[in-house]
Amino acid sequence: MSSIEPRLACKPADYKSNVNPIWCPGCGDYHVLMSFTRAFAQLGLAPENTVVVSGIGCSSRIPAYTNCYGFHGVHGRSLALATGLKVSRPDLTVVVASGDGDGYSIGGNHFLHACRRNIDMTYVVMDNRVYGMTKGQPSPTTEPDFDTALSPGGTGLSPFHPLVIALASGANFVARAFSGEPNETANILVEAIKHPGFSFVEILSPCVTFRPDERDWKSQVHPAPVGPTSDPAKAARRIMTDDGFNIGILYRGARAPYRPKIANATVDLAELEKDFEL
Ligand SMILES: Cc1ncc(C[n+]2csc(CCOP(=O)(O)OP(=O)(O)O)c2C)c(N)n1
Ligand code: SF4
Repeated sequence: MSSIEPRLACKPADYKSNVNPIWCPGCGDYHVLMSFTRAFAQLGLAPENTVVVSGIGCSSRIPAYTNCYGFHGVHGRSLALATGLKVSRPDLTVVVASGDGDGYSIGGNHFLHACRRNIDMTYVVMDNRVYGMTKGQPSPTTEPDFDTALSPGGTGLSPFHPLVIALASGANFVARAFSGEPNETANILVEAIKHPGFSFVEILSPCVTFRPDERDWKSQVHPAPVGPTSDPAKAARRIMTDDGFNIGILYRGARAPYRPKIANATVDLAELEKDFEL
Protein backbone atom coordinates (compact mmCIF):
# COMPACT_ATOMS: atom_id res chain seq x y z
CA MET A 1 0.00 0.00 0.00
CA SER A 2 1.13 3.56 -0.58
CA SER A 3 2.22 5.81 2.25
CA ILE A 4 -0.27 8.46 1.18
CA GLU A 5 -2.66 9.72 3.84
CA PRO A 6 -6.15 8.36 3.30
CA ARG A 7 -9.00 10.71 2.46
CA LEU A 8 -11.96 11.00 4.73
CA ALA A 9 -15.51 9.88 3.96
CA CYS A 10 -15.07 8.02 0.68
CA LYS A 11 -18.00 5.95 -0.58
CA PRO A 12 -17.71 2.91 -2.90
CA ALA A 13 -19.53 4.90 -5.60
CA ASP A 14 -16.66 7.41 -5.57
CA TYR A 15 -14.44 4.72 -7.12
CA LYS A 16 -16.73 3.78 -10.02
CA SER A 17 -16.09 5.16 -13.48
CA ASN A 18 -18.86 6.21 -15.83
CA VAL A 19 -18.16 3.20 -18.08
CA ASN A 20 -20.84 0.52 -17.85
CA PRO A 21 -19.54 -3.05 -17.52
CA ILE A 22 -20.33 -5.33 -20.45
CA TRP A 23 -19.95 -8.63 -18.62
CA CYS A 24 -22.72 -11.21 -19.17
CA PRO A 25 -25.65 -10.85 -16.79
CA GLY A 26 -24.83 -12.89 -13.67
CA CYS A 27 -21.04 -12.92 -14.21
CA GLY A 28 -19.19 -13.08 -10.90
CA ASP A 29 -16.93 -10.22 -11.96
CA TYR A 30 -19.72 -7.67 -11.20
CA HIS A 31 -19.42 -8.59 -7.55
CA VAL A 32 -15.64 -8.45 -7.70
CA LEU A 33 -15.90 -4.88 -8.97
CA MET A 34 -18.22 -4.13 -6.05
CA SER A 35 -15.66 -5.61 -3.65
CA PHE A 36 -12.88 -3.50 -5.18
CA THR A 37 -14.81 -0.26 -4.70
CA ARG A 38 -15.89 -1.23 -1.18
CA ALA A 39 -12.31 -2.08 -0.23
CA PHE A 40 -10.94 1.15 -1.72
CA ALA A 41 -13.59 3.13 0.19
CA GLN A 42 -12.82 1.33 3.45
CA LEU A 43 -9.17 2.23 3.00
CA GLY A 44 -10.02 5.76 1.89
CA LEU A 45 -7.58 5.45 -1.01
CA ALA A 46 -7.09 8.50 -3.21
CA PRO A 47 -8.09 7.37 -6.76
CA GLU A 48 -5.31 9.49 -8.25
CA ASN A 49 -2.74 7.56 -6.19
CA THR A 50 -4.18 4.13 -6.86
CA VAL A 51 -3.56 2.11 -10.02
CA VAL A 52 -5.47 -0.95 -11.22
CA VAL A 53 -3.39 -2.90 -13.74
CA SER A 54 -4.66 -5.85 -15.79
CA GLY A 55 -3.92 -8.13 -18.71
CA ILE A 56 -6.55 -9.41 -21.18
CA GLY A 57 -9.75 -11.32 -20.49
CA CYS A 58 -13.25 -10.56 -19.24
CA SER A 59 -11.83 -10.17 -15.72
CA SER A 60 -9.11 -7.86 -17.00
CA ARG A 61 -11.69 -5.27 -18.04
CA ILE A 62 -11.96 -4.16 -14.44
CA PRO A 63 -9.60 -1.12 -14.56
CA ALA A 64 -11.98 0.64 -16.97
CA TYR A 65 -14.80 0.36 -14.46
CA THR A 66 -12.97 2.14 -11.62
CA ASN A 67 -12.00 5.79 -11.63
CA CYS A 68 -8.49 5.06 -10.37
CA TYR A 69 -5.61 5.15 -12.81
CA GLY A 70 -5.70 2.03 -14.91
CA PHE A 71 -3.52 0.09 -17.30
CA HIS A 72 -5.23 -2.53 -19.47
CA GLY A 73 -2.11 -4.25 -20.72
CA VAL A 74 -1.44 -7.25 -22.92
CA HIS A 75 -2.34 -10.85 -22.21
CA GLY A 76 -0.41 -12.32 -19.28
CA ARG A 77 1.81 -9.32 -18.66
CA SER A 78 -0.07 -7.44 -15.95
CA LEU A 79 2.46 -8.33 -13.24
CA ALA A 80 5.40 -7.23 -15.37
CA LEU A 81 3.71 -3.87 -15.94
CA ALA A 82 2.77 -3.51 -12.30
CA THR A 83 6.28 -4.39 -11.14
CA GLY A 84 7.79 -1.65 -13.29
CA LEU A 85 5.21 0.81 -12.07
CA LYS A 86 5.63 0.03 -8.37
CA VAL A 87 9.41 0.10 -8.59
CA SER A 88 9.41 3.52 -10.21
CA ARG A 89 6.50 4.91 -8.15
CA PRO A 90 6.57 3.21 -4.74
CA ASP A 91 4.24 5.93 -3.43
CA LEU A 92 1.30 4.48 -5.42
CA THR A 93 -1.05 1.71 -4.30
CA VAL A 94 -0.93 -0.94 -7.02
CA VAL A 95 -3.67 -3.55 -7.44
CA VAL A 96 -3.34 -6.06 -10.26
CA ALA A 97 -6.33 -7.91 -11.73
CA SER A 98 -6.16 -11.07 -13.79
CA GLY A 99 -8.01 -14.23 -14.80
CA ASP A 100 -6.88 -17.84 -14.48
CA GLY A 101 -5.97 -17.94 -18.18
CA ASP A 102 -4.22 -14.59 -18.15
CA GLY A 103 -2.48 -15.13 -14.81
CA TYR A 104 -1.66 -18.83 -14.67
CA SER A 105 -1.24 -19.80 -18.30
CA ILE A 106 0.42 -17.17 -20.49
CA GLY A 107 1.31 -15.14 -17.37
CA GLY A 108 2.43 -18.09 -15.24
CA ASN A 109 6.10 -17.24 -15.29
CA HIS A 110 5.45 -13.67 -14.16
CA PHE A 111 3.31 -15.04 -11.34
CA LEU A 112 6.20 -17.12 -9.96
CA HIS A 113 8.66 -14.27 -10.06
CA ALA A 114 6.28 -11.66 -8.69
CA CYS A 115 5.76 -13.92 -5.65
CA ARG A 116 9.51 -14.42 -5.38
CA ARG A 117 10.31 -10.71 -5.62
CA ASN A 118 7.72 -9.79 -3.01
CA ILE A 119 7.20 -6.23 -4.20
CA ASP A 120 4.45 -4.43 -2.30
CA MET A 121 1.35 -4.90 -4.46
CA THR A 122 -1.89 -6.88 -4.44
CA TYR A 123 -2.59 -9.50 -7.07
CA VAL A 124 -6.21 -10.53 -7.57
CA VAL A 125 -7.03 -13.46 -9.83
CA MET A 126 -10.68 -13.93 -10.75
CA ASP A 127 -10.65 -17.69 -11.18
CA ASN A 128 -13.56 -19.11 -13.18
CA ARG A 129 -11.60 -22.17 -14.33
CA VAL A 130 -12.11 -21.30 -18.00
CA TYR A 131 -11.07 -18.81 -20.66
CA GLY A 132 -14.28 -16.76 -20.68
CA MET A 133 -13.40 -14.08 -23.20
CA THR A 134 -12.35 -16.52 -25.90
CA LYS A 135 -15.42 -18.71 -25.44
CA GLY A 136 -14.64 -21.48 -23.05
CA GLN A 137 -11.26 -23.14 -23.54
CA PRO A 138 -9.85 -24.97 -20.49
CA SER A 139 -7.36 -23.10 -18.30
CA PRO A 140 -4.70 -24.40 -15.85
CA THR A 141 -7.36 -24.61 -13.11
CA THR A 142 -9.99 -26.44 -15.20
CA GLU A 143 -10.99 -29.91 -14.07
CA PRO A 144 -9.65 -32.80 -16.24
CA ASP A 145 -13.15 -33.95 -17.24
CA PHE A 146 -14.47 -30.56 -18.45
CA ASP A 147 -16.03 -31.93 -21.59
CA THR A 148 -16.99 -29.42 -24.31
CA ALA A 149 -16.75 -29.12 -28.08
CA LEU A 150 -13.46 -27.27 -27.49
CA SER A 151 -12.05 -29.99 -25.25
CA PRO A 152 -13.87 -33.19 -26.23
CA GLY A 153 -13.75 -35.72 -23.41
CA GLY A 154 -11.89 -33.24 -21.21
CA THR A 155 -8.17 -32.53 -21.22
CA GLY A 156 -7.34 -35.31 -18.78
CA LEU A 157 -4.91 -32.90 -17.13
CA SER A 158 -4.86 -32.19 -13.40
CA PRO A 159 -5.44 -28.56 -12.48
CA PHE A 160 -2.61 -26.89 -10.62
CA HIS A 161 -2.75 -25.27 -7.17
CA PRO A 162 -2.23 -21.51 -7.58
CA LEU A 163 -2.26 -20.81 -3.84
CA VAL A 164 0.34 -23.47 -3.10
CA ILE A 165 2.46 -22.29 -6.00
CA ALA A 166 2.25 -18.77 -4.61
CA LEU A 167 3.40 -20.00 -1.20
CA ALA A 168 6.26 -22.02 -2.64
CA SER A 169 7.34 -19.01 -4.69
CA GLY A 170 7.39 -16.61 -1.74
CA ALA A 171 4.10 -14.68 -1.73
CA ASN A 172 3.70 -12.85 1.58
CA PHE A 173 -0.09 -13.10 1.91
CA VAL A 174 -2.39 -15.72 0.44
CA ALA A 175 -6.19 -15.71 0.55
CA ARG A 176 -9.18 -17.22 -1.18
CA ALA A 177 -12.45 -15.34 -1.62
CA PHE A 178 -15.79 -15.87 -3.37
CA SER A 179 -17.31 -13.19 -5.59
CA GLY A 180 -20.81 -13.93 -4.29
CA GLU A 181 -19.76 -12.63 -0.86
CA PRO A 182 -18.75 -9.06 -1.72
CA ASN A 183 -18.47 -7.80 1.87
CA GLU A 184 -16.21 -10.64 2.96
CA THR A 185 -14.21 -10.26 -0.26
CA ALA A 186 -13.84 -6.51 0.33
CA ASN A 187 -12.56 -7.20 3.85
CA ILE A 188 -10.00 -9.66 2.50
CA LEU A 189 -8.91 -7.13 -0.14
CA VAL A 190 -8.48 -4.47 2.56
CA GLU A 191 -6.17 -6.80 4.50
CA ALA A 192 -4.30 -7.77 1.34
CA ILE A 193 -3.72 -4.15 0.28
CA LYS A 194 -2.56 -3.20 3.78
CA HIS A 195 -0.21 -6.18 4.06
CA PRO A 196 3.37 -5.29 3.08
CA GLY A 197 4.82 -7.23 0.16
CA PHE A 198 3.18 -9.34 -2.54
CA SER A 199 -0.37 -10.26 -1.54
CA PHE A 200 -2.22 -12.84 -3.58
CA VAL A 201 -6.01 -13.13 -3.48
CA GLU A 202 -7.74 -15.75 -5.55
CA ILE A 203 -11.42 -14.90 -6.01
CA LEU A 204 -13.65 -17.74 -7.18
CA SER A 205 -15.77 -15.82 -9.70
CA PRO A 206 -18.25 -17.88 -11.75
CA CYS A 207 -18.39 -17.66 -15.54
CA VAL A 208 -22.12 -18.26 -15.84
CA THR A 209 -21.96 -18.47 -19.64
CA PHE A 210 -19.32 -21.14 -20.19
CA ARG A 211 -19.42 -22.74 -16.73
CA PRO A 212 -23.09 -22.61 -15.62
CA ASP A 213 -22.21 -25.36 -13.12
CA GLU A 214 -20.25 -22.71 -11.17
CA ARG A 215 -23.52 -21.10 -10.04
CA ASP A 216 -23.45 -23.88 -7.46
CA TRP A 217 -20.27 -22.49 -5.86
CA LYS A 218 -22.55 -20.42 -3.65
CA SER A 219 -23.57 -23.58 -1.81
CA GLN A 220 -20.05 -25.01 -1.73
CA VAL A 221 -17.97 -22.19 -0.26
CA HIS A 222 -17.49 -22.00 3.50
CA PRO A 223 -15.21 -20.08 5.87
CA ALA A 224 -11.79 -21.67 6.41
CA PRO A 225 -12.02 -23.64 9.68
CA VAL A 226 -8.85 -22.07 11.10
CA GLY A 227 -7.33 -18.61 10.86
CA PRO A 228 -4.23 -17.69 8.85
CA THR A 229 -0.88 -19.17 9.73
CA SER A 230 2.54 -17.58 9.29
CA ASP A 231 4.08 -20.97 8.49
CA PRO A 232 4.12 -21.48 4.69
CA ALA A 233 4.53 -25.26 4.97
CA LYS A 234 1.50 -25.51 7.24
CA ALA A 235 -0.51 -23.24 4.94
CA ALA A 236 0.49 -25.31 1.89
CA ARG A 237 -0.49 -28.57 3.63
CA ARG A 238 -3.88 -27.13 4.55
CA ILE A 239 -4.53 -25.85 1.03
CA MET A 240 -3.41 -29.11 -0.60
CA THR A 241 -5.85 -31.06 1.55
CA ASP A 242 -8.85 -28.70 1.69
CA ASP A 243 -11.81 -29.00 -0.68
CA GLY A 244 -10.88 -25.91 -2.68
CA PHE A 245 -13.73 -23.89 -1.16
CA ASN A 246 -12.19 -22.68 2.12
CA ILE A 247 -12.66 -18.93 2.12
CA GLY A 248 -10.52 -16.52 4.11
CA ILE A 249 -6.97 -15.37 4.70
CA LEU A 250 -4.90 -18.55 4.67
CA TYR A 251 -1.35 -17.26 5.08
CA ARG A 252 0.20 -14.05 6.40
CA GLY A 253 3.97 -13.91 6.07
CA ALA A 254 6.48 -11.48 7.49
CA ARG A 255 9.04 -11.30 4.68
CA ALA A 256 10.33 -7.80 4.14
CA PRO A 257 9.13 -6.48 0.76
CA TYR A 258 11.74 -6.02 -1.91
CA ARG A 259 12.35 -2.33 -2.53
CA PRO A 260 14.90 -1.84 -5.28
CA LYS A 261 16.97 1.29 -4.82
CA ILE A 262 16.36 2.55 -8.32
CA ALA A 263 13.13 4.31 -7.39
CA ASN A 264 12.89 7.85 -8.69
CA ALA A 265 16.00 7.34 -10.81
CA THR A 266 16.03 9.72 -13.76
CA VAL A 267 17.30 8.72 -17.16
CA ASP A 268 18.58 11.08 -19.79
CA LEU A 269 17.05 9.60 -22.93
CA ALA A 270 19.65 11.20 -25.19
CA GLU A 271 22.42 9.56 -23.14
CA LEU A 272 20.61 6.24 -23.26
CA GLU A 273 20.18 6.44 -27.04
CA LYS A 274 23.92 7.05 -27.40
CA ASP A 275 24.63 3.75 -25.60
CA PHE A 276 22.63 1.90 -28.26
CA GLU A 277 24.00 3.70 -31.30
CA LEU A 278 25.39 1.34 -33.93
C1 LIG B 1 -0.91 -13.17 -26.82
C2 LIG B 1 -2.38 -13.48 -26.78
N1 LIG B 1 -2.78 -14.77 -26.86
C3 LIG B 1 -4.07 -15.08 -26.81
C4 LIG B 1 -5.01 -14.07 -26.68
C5 LIG B 1 -6.47 -14.44 -26.68
N2 LIG B 1 -7.06 -14.36 -25.34
C6 LIG B 1 -7.68 -13.22 -24.94
S1 LIG B 1 -8.32 -13.38 -23.40
C7 LIG B 1 -7.79 -14.98 -23.30
C8 LIG B 1 -8.10 -15.84 -22.11
C9 LIG B 1 -8.77 -15.15 -21.01
O1 LIG B 1 -9.07 -16.04 -19.98
P1 LIG B 1 -8.98 -15.63 -18.47
O2 LIG B 1 -7.70 -14.96 -18.17
O3 LIG B 1 -9.26 -16.85 -17.67
O4 LIG B 1 -10.08 -14.51 -18.30
P2 LIG B 1 -11.67 -14.55 -18.36
O5 LIG B 1 -12.02 -14.07 -19.72
O6 LIG B 1 -12.12 -15.94 -18.07
O7 LIG B 1 -12.03 -13.59 -17.27
C10 LIG B 1 -7.11 -15.38 -24.44
C11 LIG B 1 -6.54 -16.71 -24.66
C12 LIG B 1 -4.55 -12.74 -26.60
N3 LIG B 1 -5.41 -11.72 -26.43
N4 LIG B 1 -3.23 -12.47 -26.65
S1 SF4 C 1 -17.98 -14.98 -20.70
FE1 SF4 C 1 -17.98 -15.65 -18.58
S2 SF4 C 1 -16.30 -14.46 -17.60
FE2 SF4 C 1 -16.84 -13.44 -19.53
S3 SF4 C 1 -18.36 -11.89 -18.98
FE3 SF4 C 1 -19.48 -13.72 -19.60
S4 SF4 C 1 -19.86 -14.83 -17.68
FE4 SF4 C 1 -18.24 -13.34 -17.28
